[in-house]
Amino acid sequence: MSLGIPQIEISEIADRGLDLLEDAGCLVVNSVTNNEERTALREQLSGVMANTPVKTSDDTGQFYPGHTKRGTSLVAHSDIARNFVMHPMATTVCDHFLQPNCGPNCRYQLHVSAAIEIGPGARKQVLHREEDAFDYFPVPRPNMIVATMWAISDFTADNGATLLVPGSHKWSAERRPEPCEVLSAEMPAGSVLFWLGGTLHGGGANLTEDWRYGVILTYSLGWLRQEENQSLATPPDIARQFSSELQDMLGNTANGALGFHFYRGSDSESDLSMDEAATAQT
Ligand SMILES: O=C(O)CCC(=O)C(=O)O
Ligand SMILES: [Fe+2]
Repeated sequence: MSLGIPQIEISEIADRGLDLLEDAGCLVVNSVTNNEERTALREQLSGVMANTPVKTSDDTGQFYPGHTKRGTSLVAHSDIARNFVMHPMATTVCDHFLQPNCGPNCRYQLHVSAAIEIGPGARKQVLHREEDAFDYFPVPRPNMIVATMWAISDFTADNGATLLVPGSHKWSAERRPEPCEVLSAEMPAGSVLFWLGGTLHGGGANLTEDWRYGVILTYSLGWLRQEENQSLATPPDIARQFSSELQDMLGNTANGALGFHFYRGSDSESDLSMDEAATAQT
């Protein structure tokens, strides 16, 4: 019998949420964002989404199905997205699942930011694990990625809610899910779905006339390469305006021994502010 997708309220994240996510490999947290925030987010990303073409080509081998849109670089474009990235609920989960595998001198980082719209007629996405990019490690892998999907519209079984295989983060590579083990993460707008990087999942098919709108934000161990190149997605002139915590999360500060730019014998200050100071001196 399938484990099901556990659902909790945000106040339960530390008490029950972490254990439920560990067991099922996925978890829905209800009532995280309000209507105002979601409206503002759509508005702030409207330019990005208008410039993102609907994918027209499609074959079953392609990772991104046709009739979908995937707008990226959200951190550069939206303060609401920036708040989502740094949300204490997300960092609580990442502190638990990722920080232990970062090592004492390293931290986790933003891995991907994208607004994903699934349109009428889209097929389902191939089931995958977010950690498949790191296939040097055999499955089941150590925790390397935590993924979140922020429901901006309602997510229903018919409109393309994310499909998940609870428990599959503990499976061997050979085990394939039975159809009854693949569940739709149905959730109202405002909820946030978490899944671990080893959990099989994919976008669902959209059988309705409406677009499903979700924001995917994923986090990875700081010693891995980011899937979305955050230094290019959010160029220094923009990133410099952000809090030092967000600059760290994007990877603009040396992470342990990795990723330095101007080395001044201290890792306590953002490389970008040092960059500015160094430029001012020349
Ligand atoms: O759109 C979704 O529900 C899932 C998307 C996804 O898993 C991905 O792009 O890696
Ligand atoms: Fe995915």
